[in-house]
Amino acid sequence: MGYSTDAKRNLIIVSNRLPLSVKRVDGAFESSLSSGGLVTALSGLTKSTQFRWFGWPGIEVKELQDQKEVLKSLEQHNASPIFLDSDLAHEHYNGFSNRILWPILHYQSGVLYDDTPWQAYKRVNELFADAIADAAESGTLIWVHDYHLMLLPELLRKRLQDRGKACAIGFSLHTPFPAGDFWRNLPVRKHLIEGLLSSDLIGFHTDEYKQNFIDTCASLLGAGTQIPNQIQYKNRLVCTDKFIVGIDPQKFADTLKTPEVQDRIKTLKERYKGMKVIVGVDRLDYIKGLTQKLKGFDSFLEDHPELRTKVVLIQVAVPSREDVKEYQELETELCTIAGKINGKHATPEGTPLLYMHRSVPFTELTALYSVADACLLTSTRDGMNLVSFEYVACQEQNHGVLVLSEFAGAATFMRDGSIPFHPANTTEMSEALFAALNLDDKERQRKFEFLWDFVTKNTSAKWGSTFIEKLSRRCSHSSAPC
Ligand code: GDG
Repeated sequence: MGYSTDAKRNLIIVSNRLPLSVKRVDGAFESSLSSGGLVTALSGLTKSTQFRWFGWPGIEVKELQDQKEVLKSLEQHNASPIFLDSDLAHEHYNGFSNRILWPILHYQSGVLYDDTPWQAYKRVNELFADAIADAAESGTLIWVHDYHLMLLPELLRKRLQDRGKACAIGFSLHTPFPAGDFWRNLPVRKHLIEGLLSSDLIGFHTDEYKQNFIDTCASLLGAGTQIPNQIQYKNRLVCTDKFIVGIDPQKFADTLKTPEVQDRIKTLKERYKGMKVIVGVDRLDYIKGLTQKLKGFDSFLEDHPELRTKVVLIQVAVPSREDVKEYQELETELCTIAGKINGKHATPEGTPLLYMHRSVPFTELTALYSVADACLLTSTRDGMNLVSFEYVACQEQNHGVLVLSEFAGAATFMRDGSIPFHPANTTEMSEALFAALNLDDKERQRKFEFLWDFVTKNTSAKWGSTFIEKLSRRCSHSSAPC
């Protein structure tokens, strides 16, 4: 991220976490790039757009001198830290964002609610608003990301007005927005959507999420929503739209060409000669349907016992939110199911399931994507799912098949190029897998060409520039129609 000083000022990106994790090693501070969907989407943007990134550095830094050092170490990446006390950060991130809000956004029943984490959520949004209102100048475009900061547009708008600064505020939600009747379950349902309605532009991954939000604003707040994509609320016009988030396919193409990855591909192909390889890459999160995936694979092996030695599922389950009880329980459950599957289906030749509970280097990831005959993604709900894009980006040679849950946002766009299924229906999943591994060459090519065209046209750079262009138009004509 190396940009000129003037250009940096024009766009501020805000997310809960900076894309860099800061750690203290032997008294000094070191930062490293973190992984995840938002980081993937926004790192593609760095090629085409210049910006300064604000967020929490992932570590408590109390002493002023230490804060200065962290600031200095992040400056070279154009990143600005917002320091939070660790208890507050914990209640905001794990307590409200991930234990209360995340399940609601992904249609999980059994709503939890507690006032302490809600107060922490509000406080963190206020601290972010203070820092950004100070840093912004009139004319700065401010692009806020994701569910951790839904109150920020309203808090920020007030502070900017107090300081006499005119800035456009955009917001992108990376999760689904559920149907209004489900959203109503959350006791603070009105506060959060009112928070968002101080934005000038709100982006969603699909038309369905966008419409759910618009309908919710009408039913809960009585906002005016007669004109498509527009919301009138408290004398303000808020625009909404769908923006297709993508990846940087060129990064995968370049990585695949490196001798290191080519060697690794050769080794993996040799190891799995005569076998079909299925790959899965997911954060260890209940929304990714990992329990369902393992049960569906178990069904598949029961339906086709002759394939036990001919098929392998390589599943990378990246540790995630390990401080949250539900995630710890899921991890234990997955280990148990994985053990049972291999106990049931292993032969002296090997085990049909390779379950890896860790993250793998980017080069290994591209090699895995490249050798796999199919990619199995089983989300029960998922804003988009960028792994589906990445698999396609690594399959130009082999035309592997994408087996994709109909509940991933990506399925809205990729249906014709993939094999869709319902993740809770193990029979349907087993049939979809069998169909994928036996697809004739012509159909495989047709499906692949459809997906390749989609992934290479809808890049993260395009997503970013489309959003920013629309936000700047709102900045110059704030009352113009969307
Ligand atoms: C959220 C929404 C939405 C994963 N394992 C490894 C690794 N990864 C990278 C993948 C991919 C990213 O993490 C995961 O992206 P997803 O989009 O699949 O999922 P979330 O993290 O849940 O992201 C999601 C996204 O935001 C963007 O809006 O699509 O719906 O939930 O890029 O490659 N990277 C490396 N090693 C791993 O082991 N290097």
